Order: sequence, then C-alpha cells, then structure tokens
Amino acid sequence: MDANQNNDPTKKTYHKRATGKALETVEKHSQDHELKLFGSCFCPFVQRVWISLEMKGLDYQYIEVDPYKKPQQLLEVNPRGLVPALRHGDWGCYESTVLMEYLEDLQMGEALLPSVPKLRAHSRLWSDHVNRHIVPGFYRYLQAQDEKSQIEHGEELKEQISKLVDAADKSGPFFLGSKMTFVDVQMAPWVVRLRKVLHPYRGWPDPDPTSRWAAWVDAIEQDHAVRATTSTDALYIDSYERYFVRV
Ligand SMILES: N[C@@H](CCC(=O)N[C@@H](CS)C(=O)NCC(=O)O)C(=O)O
Repeated sequence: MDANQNNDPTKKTYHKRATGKALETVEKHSQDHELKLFGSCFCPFVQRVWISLEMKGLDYQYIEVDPYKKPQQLLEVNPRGLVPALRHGDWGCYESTVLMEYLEDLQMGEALLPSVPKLRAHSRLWSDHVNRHIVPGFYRYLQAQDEKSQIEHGEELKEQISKLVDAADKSGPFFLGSKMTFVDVQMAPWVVRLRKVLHPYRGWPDPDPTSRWAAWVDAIEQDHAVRATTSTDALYIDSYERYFVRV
C-alpha cells in the first residue's frame, strides 16, 4: 500500500498515486501540455476541476503533487501550496470554484453552466451553498469524535443536503435536469465520499431508493467523468483513516 500509516500530523495517511480508473486517466494525461492541473489523488477539491476537464474533453496534463511537501512547481502557481492549482501557459491560478469558472470562461468543450442568465445565477447560488454549508458540514461530521457531536453534525449535514435537493429540478436526476452541470460537479466529490468514507466511518445511510436524492447520487456515481477521476475504495478509506473513531 502506497500510504503513510501513523498518527504524526506531519506524516498524514495519504496516497501519492491514484488507483483504478483515476490512474488510467492520469496515465492518459501524462504528456506535457500547456494546460496543467496540479492535483493530489485523494483531494475532493482537485476532483471537481478534474471532472470538469474530463467532461469538457479538453487536452491537459495531470501532475500529481504532494501538497504537504509543497513542491516548487506548485508554489509557483499557488503561493499557499494548496491543490488544485492550474497552470495555463505562463499564467496560473487556484481555488477549485475559481478554476471551474475559468474553464467555463475558456468556452471550449461542453459548457457546465447553462446559457440562461437566471439559471446561471441559480447554479452559482447553489454552488455557493455547497461550498458554504455542505463541504464544511462534511468535515465537521467526519471530525466529530464523541457520539453527541456526531449525531448533531450528521443531522446538520443531512439538513443542508435536503435544502440542495429541494432546490433541484423535480425530475432530475441531476440538479438542473437530465444533464450533469456545474452544481453537480461541485457536489460530486463529496457524493462519492459519502458512500466511500462517511458510510464506513460514520454509518452514513444509503439513500432511500425511491427518493429524489437516491436518483441524484446514482446518476453522479454512474457519470463517466466522475468514474474516470475516482480511485479504488481503499485509497479513500486510507486517506480519511486519521479521523476514524468507531461509532
Ligand atoms: N478552498 C480550496 C481548498 C483546497 C484544499 O484544501 N486542498 C488540500 C488538499 S484536499 C490541500 O492542498 N492541503 C494542503 C495543506 O493544507 O497544506 C479549494 O477549493 O481549492
């Protein structure tokens, strides 16, 4: 196994190489290219940008970096040394949502934001909800160690997800209807980690099979770009092991 296994925070448990379908995608995109994604295989913020690149069918180079060691090529693009970071020619930028918007603004390949201004605003509003409430809620729940706070944060996460589901197109399966778009991509890495991380570590329940939420989760999990950027289950289990207290 290519992971560090101990409790020293400077030697966190994380993989340095994608596995499964994500590794196949890394290998397909190993050639030098002016558009470079600096990523780490375990990182959900990277996966958002990676899914966008795959959905758009753009040519790009994927460069695996260790954000805890912060190599110079990453620091040159993002002085804070976080992934994802994107270099395009001699210019670079970072922050996953900003990078997804940059890829939209290139107007190459499939558009993930709709063209109608009101639907674009609606997408941005709910993308903000994902960033402001669902993503932090996911980590609060994962980090909660005692039973009382696990119950509290689990409920909080469910409530924030319900608000998103209520705002989604009624027949779906995706946020705006039959096609996966911006909000789905923003949410997808955490949907993947609900089953692969919160289920084993926190007992997160499978969705009620007849619910709108179940149809959404299923559509995201089956999407080709999500699958192409997802590693095998063990990588996620190992990556989040440091939060694990058996419930
Ligand atoms: N808000 C950032 C978050 C990025 C982030 O937290 N990346 C983590 C990996 S998942 C990282 O680079 N951590 C390195 C560090 O904390 O030093 C985004 O949306 O891109």
